[in-house]
Amino acid sequence: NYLRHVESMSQLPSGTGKISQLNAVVLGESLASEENDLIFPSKEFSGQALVSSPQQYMEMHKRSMDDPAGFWSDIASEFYWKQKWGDQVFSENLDVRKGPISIEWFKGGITNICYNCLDKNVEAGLGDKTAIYWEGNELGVDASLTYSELLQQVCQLANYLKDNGVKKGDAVVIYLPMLMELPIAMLACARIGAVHSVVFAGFSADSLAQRIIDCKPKVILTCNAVKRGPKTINLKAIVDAALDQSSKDGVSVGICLTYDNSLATTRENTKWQNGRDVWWQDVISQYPTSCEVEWVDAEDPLFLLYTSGSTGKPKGVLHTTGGYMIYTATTFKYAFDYKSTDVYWCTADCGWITGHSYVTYGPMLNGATVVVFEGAPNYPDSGRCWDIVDKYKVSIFYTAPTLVRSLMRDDDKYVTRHSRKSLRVLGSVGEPINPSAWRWFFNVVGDSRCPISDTWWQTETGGFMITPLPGAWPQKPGSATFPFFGVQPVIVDEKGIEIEGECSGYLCVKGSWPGAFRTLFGDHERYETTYFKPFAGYYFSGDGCRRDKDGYYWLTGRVDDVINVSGHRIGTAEVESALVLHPQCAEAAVVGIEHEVKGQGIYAFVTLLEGVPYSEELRKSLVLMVRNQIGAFAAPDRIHWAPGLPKTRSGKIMRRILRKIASRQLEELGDISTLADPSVVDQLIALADV
Ligand code: 6R9
Repeated sequence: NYLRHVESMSQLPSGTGKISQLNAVVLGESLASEENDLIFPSKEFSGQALVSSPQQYMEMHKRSMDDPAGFWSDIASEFYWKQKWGDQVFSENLDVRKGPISIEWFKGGITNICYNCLDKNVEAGLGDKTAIYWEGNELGVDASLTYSELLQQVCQLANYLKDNGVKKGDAVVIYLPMLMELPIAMLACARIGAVHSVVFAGFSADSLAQRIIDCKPKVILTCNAVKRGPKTINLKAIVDAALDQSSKDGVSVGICLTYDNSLATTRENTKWQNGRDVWWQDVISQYPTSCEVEWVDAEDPLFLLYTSGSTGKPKGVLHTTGGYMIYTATTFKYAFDYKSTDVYWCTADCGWITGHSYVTYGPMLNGATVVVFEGAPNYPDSGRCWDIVDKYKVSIFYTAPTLVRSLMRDDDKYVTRHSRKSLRVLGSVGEPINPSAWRWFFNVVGDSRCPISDTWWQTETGGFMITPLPGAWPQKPGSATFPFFGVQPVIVDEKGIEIEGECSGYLCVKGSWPGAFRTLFGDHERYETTYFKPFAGYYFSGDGCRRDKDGYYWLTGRVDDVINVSGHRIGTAEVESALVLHPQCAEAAVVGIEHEVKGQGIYAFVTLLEGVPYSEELRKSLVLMVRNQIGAFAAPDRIHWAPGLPKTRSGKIMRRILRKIASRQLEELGDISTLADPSVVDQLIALADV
């Protein structure tokens, strides 16, 4: 029925955006309007799109479900394999009741993802095509590399690493800002079969140390300092502190290869440990610009990326080579309707999964031209993004709702004074995009011309899971629309029973897909417990989800103790552990609250040691504790002094009540009679503005 409806609607001479604007005015932002608000891709867009109609999507999705082996092996055959995979394209056990969880794709296939990103493209004649346009923090500071030049730089670093004893399977930690050296470092590791673990350069020394101790790298790659907006951040000092800490824990890293970022500091101002620290520029240029590829099995590990879960210890998400390669390449191509003439810019940092799959691997596997931006998107002012879009003629722009919301607060003139006519497709990731931000992005940034791919996925999934294909379906602002090829989302109730049709519940996935993570590093049991035991037979995402009458998926946010601040995942337990390290803090309970720009903010209830008075100074030092332990992006927005916390008689903190107090929804506290001491609730309310 819906399909017929879509067909009849698309016969209207409406073009993109017209219907949406009408509905937006008439219906506002109520739930009903969201579901009925359809935005059609223009005929012109659909006409040139890789997938140009709902029918074509449905046929392709059906084939991917009926014959996943055939579907994915056809695609995989377009890439270079030294040796083809075995008889089985994939094998999986996703049911804990039937034995250990295991997922394998293209097992026995021998390949290399760096080869497929670089050598293959150079051999296909793309050697002189720009691989990276690099835009520095300051206006007018930029650089670029062609595919041939990128390959040469990757080879030099790969040769250095090999020469210094890094072998297949060894871990390498990368703690770099968005310099070109960051994707170069990732690709160099992949070339020699080393397992990279990029740590976002906003993490504190403690967090970095924790990750180093877990994966025991031979080498760490960093730079001395970086400028972000008006601030200079001394990264090397953070690395020094982390290396001190990890060597106390028995993990010593032999080499700290440091890129000299002369735009931010000088060598003289950089602390140095002879024997361990090496200047990148002093050694790399001596190495040959070609380097033999280490051929690896499709199931050999490619990278580790730590992410937050509902307990304090970050999880080392492990991705392997072959399936991840095919999946990131394919999702990139279809979700952004990629064409070889596109210039693509993803604002994510390579320290997060989005930067892995959709700054480095996915685009480069397609031979795309990628913009890498070092700076802050509102520096020197809110027009910087559109300045960059015009400068490089960006045609695909992929960002996070938090950035959209922060730019939308400023005058539209920051956008409209730039042409933006190169833009073709927009993208969103990291958290649900609220319909009003969606519309502003669509109408103002995209001039009601560019479809938005609102891509739902996770560190664990490797690539897009639910996403619009921009030329296929009409979009609904705020919905990630339909599953990607090969993906079978299911919504289950509390008991793990699958619910059909229009419904809400927990979002799970049935069956595996090539980009799925294979384990948590060193802790397969936690992998099974966290993701496969909650709802036996399925992968559990941790997200809540609604499916509307037309089958569109609407993500509603995390249902576990993970909060999503500006699209960054933070475990409440991590923030709590940081707070209780404060010598005057006895107990802490952290919840997420709605935040106008960041999506969610961090709200911390803190119980102090007996007799310690609460003060502004103490508040500041508690916030500082979290900044130092985790990083500035995890600093609590609010500290709420809590002489007592609402606990059940068995001692469990009732977060439901804390969430209501934090969001000041005091009429909705619900039943508090099961608390050991219900009077703490009134006490907390009384202290809300202290
Ligand atoms: C890619 C990435 C994953 C969590 C995920 C969900 C939220 C991401 C979203 C979205 C609604 C989208 N999320 N994309 N929610 N719509 N388009 O962000 O990975 O850092 O692991 O976070 O982010 O809650 O579970 P990661």
